[in-house]
Amino acid sequence: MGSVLKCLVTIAICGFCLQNCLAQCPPRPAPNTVLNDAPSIYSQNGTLTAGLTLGYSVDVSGYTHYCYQYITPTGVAEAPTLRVNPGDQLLLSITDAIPSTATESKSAMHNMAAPAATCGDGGSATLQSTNVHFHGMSMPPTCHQDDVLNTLIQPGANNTFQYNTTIPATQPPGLYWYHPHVHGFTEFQVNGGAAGALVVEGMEKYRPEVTGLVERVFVLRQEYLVPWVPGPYQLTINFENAGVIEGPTPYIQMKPGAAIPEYDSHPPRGTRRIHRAGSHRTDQCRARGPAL
Ligand SMILES: [Cu+2]
Repeated sequence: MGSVLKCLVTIAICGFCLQNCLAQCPPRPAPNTVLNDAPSIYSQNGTLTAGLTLGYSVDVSGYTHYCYQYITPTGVAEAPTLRVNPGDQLLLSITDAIPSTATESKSAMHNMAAPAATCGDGGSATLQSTNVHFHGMSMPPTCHQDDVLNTLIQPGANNTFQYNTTIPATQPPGLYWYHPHVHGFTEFQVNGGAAGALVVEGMEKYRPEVTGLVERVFVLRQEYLVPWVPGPYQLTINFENAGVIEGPTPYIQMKPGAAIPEYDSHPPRGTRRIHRAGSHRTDQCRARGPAL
């Protein structure tokens, strides 16, 4: 094989791998194991800088996953918790690595006659397009901030989009979340698991009794077999499957005998932030661990 041909084959293989390897979501935790928190990214000197890649994969059980991949020194983590203070700058770069062939036929089915986006890559909204909504935050709905109507990030390793916004100085401390919010397609990626916690620090200024408590963050997600088709879905806690739910229902109910995820809590006293990142009620979700 000539050197030029070898080089072209290598480039082709690397390109294929880059597109597809990046798009693979991390495996889910084994059932009935102790829950781990997502890694936290803290603001440094008033700025939080992070880069996330939205990936896609279908697991061995046929469940579609969309995942915010975050590269750490020890590997790829999913949906890190972003921790900011009021007044911080948030620099979040997003790359869309969803394979363009992953859900093409479904995209056409759901494509709505929405006006072309004017921020980001533009083009039409499809199941492969993405953007980010900072849920509950009082940021301006403008380009590069909390704009979900006119911002579209299209698939492509080179299409990194930069969010650059300021956490309002008056933002109350507490638990918020970030997730894709492409107009007309929001539920699809969220139902595939793409959601993460966003914590505004400073609760101890309002509730001094929480000072010094070790904190756990639990995010409840519904993960549909096929995110754009109502049907069976998993209820997950920090991505660990807590039961399969049959059929569309306004209430999530654990199946009898379903494994209950455990959490450990080393300190005798701690605080837990529990967030529901989905569109259904999860009031019957259970986890097993020490009482407060
Ligand atoms: Cu939202």
